[in-house]
Amino acid sequence: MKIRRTIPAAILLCVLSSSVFAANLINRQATEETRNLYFNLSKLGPKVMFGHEDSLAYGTQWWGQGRKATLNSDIKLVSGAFPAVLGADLGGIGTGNYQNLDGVKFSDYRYYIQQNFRLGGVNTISWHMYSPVDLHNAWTQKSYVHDLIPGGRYHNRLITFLDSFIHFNERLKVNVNGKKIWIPIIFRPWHEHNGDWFWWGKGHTSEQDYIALWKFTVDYLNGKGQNNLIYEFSPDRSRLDMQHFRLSYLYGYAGDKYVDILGYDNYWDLGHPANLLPAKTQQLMFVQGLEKLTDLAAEKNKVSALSEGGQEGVTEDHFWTQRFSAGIFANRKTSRISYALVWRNNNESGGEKGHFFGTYPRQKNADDFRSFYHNPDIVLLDTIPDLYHR
Ligand code: BMA
Repeated sequence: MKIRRTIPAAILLCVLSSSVFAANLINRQATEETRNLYFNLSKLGPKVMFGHEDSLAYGTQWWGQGRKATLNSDIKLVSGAFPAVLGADLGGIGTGNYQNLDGVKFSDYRYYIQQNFRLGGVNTISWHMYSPVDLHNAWTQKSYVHDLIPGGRYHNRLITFLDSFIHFNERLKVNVNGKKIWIPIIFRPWHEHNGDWFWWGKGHTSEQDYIALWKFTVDYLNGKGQNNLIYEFSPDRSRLDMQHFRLSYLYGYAGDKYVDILGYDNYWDLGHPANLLPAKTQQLMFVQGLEKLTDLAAEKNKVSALSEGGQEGVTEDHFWTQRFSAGIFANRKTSRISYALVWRNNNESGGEKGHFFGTYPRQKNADDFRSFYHNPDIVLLDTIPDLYHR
């Protein structure tokens, strides 16, 4: 006799609704908080988190003292709130330096990341990696990748660098109510690879080698039990062909089993000086790019983000409301990105002024930033939902 198995309707409904968004990280061993973060990022829209690189480390007019001083941020000085996403960059780790390429001590970074997590914020790490072959900084067209991937003559040096990352990452643990938690990190290695300015970039590195580099990085870190990582892929907008977005975006993409977040770095459509298109056309492209990105992410059941961007010097009047958030909140598709992070506010004491992408007190667009902050759909740390529980 044939037995017909029937699935109770309630269970079926439950299974179906939870599969609307797969929300599975590529690392099946990921910690509970990491899985929860990823799941919650996928449900954030139409709200979008605001992020700022190095926000707690320094600002245009001040330099942080790690645990020796109260937390500060240019964003907080203007709006009263810390950004929801804190960016950090490990350029310089592995070379024996105790600080990164912009002068932030790695031990201070650890503290800022921990404090941000305790306050409910999200952390992301990029890595302007010095070349493990000759310690040249990231900006060179020399071709090192082939020698660093498995089978390459300097492969062991890449492993040494990845081990230095592991050393840092393993220490990103905090005690919360007696429970040791490994702080989830959105890890964004090998970024802007479709540009030709970094040694892992297009032209001097073949697509095949780049993919081998990406895959090795993920497999190695997963193999070493780095279960707090969410992997983000982030090509640069200036080298994307908007007519063939999908094809050009996926250049160097190692596959759905190797990427969790589809990001993209966009300075280009936000008034980059080399972009000679009228502001209106740029805005159209900004909106279109976000739509195409979030469509692709939806198709792949993945989270998306504006991983990096902004306008250097924020010179344009009403940049925050009329360009940045006008694009991000243009429609239901654009606002599906989980976060938008602007790059760092360089500290002026070194003499270089005008290299900033956030706001700071008395900057000419500070009032406009406050209006942007009051948009109920933009999330800073004061309105962030609990992203680490389900
Ligand atoms: C670049 C610039 C550099 C900086 C680097 C890494 O875009 O901001 O000044 O060293 O990022 O943060």
